[in-house]
Amino acid sequence: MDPLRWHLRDRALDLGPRPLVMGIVNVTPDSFSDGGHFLDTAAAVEHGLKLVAEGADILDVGGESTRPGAEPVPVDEELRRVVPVVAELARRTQVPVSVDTMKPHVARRCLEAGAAVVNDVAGFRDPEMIRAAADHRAGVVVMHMRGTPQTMQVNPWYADVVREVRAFFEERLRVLAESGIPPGAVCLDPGIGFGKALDHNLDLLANLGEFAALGRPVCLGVSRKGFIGKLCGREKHERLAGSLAVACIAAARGAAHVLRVHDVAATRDAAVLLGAINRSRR
Ligand code: HH2
Repeated sequence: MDPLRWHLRDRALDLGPRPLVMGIVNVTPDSFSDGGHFLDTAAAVEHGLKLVAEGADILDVGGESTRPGAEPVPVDEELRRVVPVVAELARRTQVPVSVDTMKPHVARRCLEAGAAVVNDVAGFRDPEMIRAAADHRAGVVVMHMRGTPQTMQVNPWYADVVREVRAFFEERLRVLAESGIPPGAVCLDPGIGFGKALDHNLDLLANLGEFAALGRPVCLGVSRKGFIGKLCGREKHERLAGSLAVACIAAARGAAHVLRVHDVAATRDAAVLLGAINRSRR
């Protein structure tokens, strides 16, 4: 099979035997696991550069926490947090910079500052968000979320979560293609923890192949998330082993291609080993 290729503006990433590592740079006071650590521009940039040195293939810069119940951030404040960080990282690193935002204006300003990817946890349901990414030929991460961060964990319910998420991706791929974002620019993300109960997360993780079968790379964000804490009885800072295990299981099945993580060095080691083993497959 041809390797998957993800087009981001003027470059393309090949998703081969080794999963790519997307390092998280949270420029927020309140992110669920590292809020307040990198709130000022210099600290966030230093952190991004450290993640690149540790082996990140992409950086994902966010200025608004999406943890359940998080307060929305006004657009000016989000711009103030992320634009200088994106600009500086795009200038000082070779790796593509992604912006994690639900706001079209923030996406546009970050693309103008050099971002190559827009990661929208709201799944590009806002036509303005589609236009911003299309105008810059940006890569996009289309994530599935039920509701909003304020409402998503209030009794999440699905008849069949895997079927619903897959149908959502099919519909998004069609709408995006009609609106100027070709499938080659799209990466899909089932949105672990976004409007999902524990069983929904496990069902999605066990059946990620359903999404990979759509022919686009799958991004997976499980790093330090609540379901790991619940199943293993671990606090946020104790979830690295669980996070790595879940990411490796998904990637080893060929069902996750981009791993969105806080702990880049450890994930990069796991990804390199997985790539080496995959290359030795007969
Ligand atoms: N998870 C978070 C934020 N953005 N984007 C994608 N594509 N997939 C994810 O799973 C995902 C995401 C939540 O993690 P984090 O950024 O650490 O926390 P917070 O939203 O509290 O800043």
